[in-house]
Amino acid sequence: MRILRPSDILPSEITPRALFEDRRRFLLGAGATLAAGAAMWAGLPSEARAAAAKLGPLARSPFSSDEPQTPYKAVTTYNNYYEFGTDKEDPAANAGKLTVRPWTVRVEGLAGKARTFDIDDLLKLAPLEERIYRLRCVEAWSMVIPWVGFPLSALLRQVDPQGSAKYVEFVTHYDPKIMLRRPVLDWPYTEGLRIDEAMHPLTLLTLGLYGEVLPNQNGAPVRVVVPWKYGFKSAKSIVAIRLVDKEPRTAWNKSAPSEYGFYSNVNPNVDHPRWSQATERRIGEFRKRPTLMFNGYAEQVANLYQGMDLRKSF
Ligand SMILES: Nc1nc2c(c(=O)[nH]1)N[C@H]1C(S)=C(S)[C@@H](COP(=O)(O)O)O[C@H]1N2
Ligand SMILES: [Mo]
Repeated sequence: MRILRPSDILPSEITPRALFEDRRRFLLGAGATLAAGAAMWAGLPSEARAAAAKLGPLARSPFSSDEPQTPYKAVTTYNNYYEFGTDKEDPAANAGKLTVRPWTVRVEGLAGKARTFDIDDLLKLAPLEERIYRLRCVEAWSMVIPWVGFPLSALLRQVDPQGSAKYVEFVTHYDPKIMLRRPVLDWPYTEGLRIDEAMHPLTLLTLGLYGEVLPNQNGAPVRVVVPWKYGFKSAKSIVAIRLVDKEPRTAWNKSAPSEYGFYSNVNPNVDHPRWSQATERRIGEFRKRPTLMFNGYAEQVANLYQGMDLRKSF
């Protein structure tokens, strides 16, 4: 039996379609081995997990990474969702209290057709894709996760952003009855992107993972995933998306401005003031991997930052 090692897999993520189809065929063959390894790591056959609503049909995106995926168990039990506690196991233990239906997302601000979307409308707004992206946490660990969603741009286009909209602010759900009251961060957790980052085809409005609706601890019912930035830019359980003309404040920047900038692009050359960002540990592995500029998505996004000093705009 051939075991596929991570080093056997090409690091490039975006490939011409023909090459991609070839590699996909190759990976389908290797898939059984990978799945068996993943289940062993998790100590559970994948069928044993709680039945969640399946999403589909899913187009497989050419933006997907072909690296081995982090086991479902790790993706859903090793989380950062500080509203539900600051230990990695806390969100899985506590986020069950979150009611994710009914749920609405207001898309408002500098928009010709601002409106509120119901979560079930969102699920039908655009064709759902599976996007296997690396997620690099600022804490120097990473995962590879098969997200389900569609480009955020498809949602933003619905509301007709005005020319004066230069940034997008994400506001997330905060309910002190079920979430931390301690001001670990200035609740609600907020995040933001420049409008061109928000409209970039890699920026995913995310409704699921592993082919199912998002587990609460991963940001149900809707979050963003911005794969070339540190994980904290990918706000969970979003209730409002605001088109604004000024750079919005963000929860992490408010709490420690010298440690967490607005851009937060994954950058091995700019260390966090308290630790190095040069390497990372892939969850489930022991060895350290070098961290890639823009988390490996430089070919797609480096042009967004031309002429910027990424040491100052960290
Ligand atoms: N609302 C909210 N969103 C959040 C966070 C949070 O604490 N609250 N943590 C962020 C951080 S630090 C990371 S690394 C990712 C983790 O996403 P995951 O748990 O789905 O892997 O979510 C981000 N989104
Ligand atoms: Mo993170």
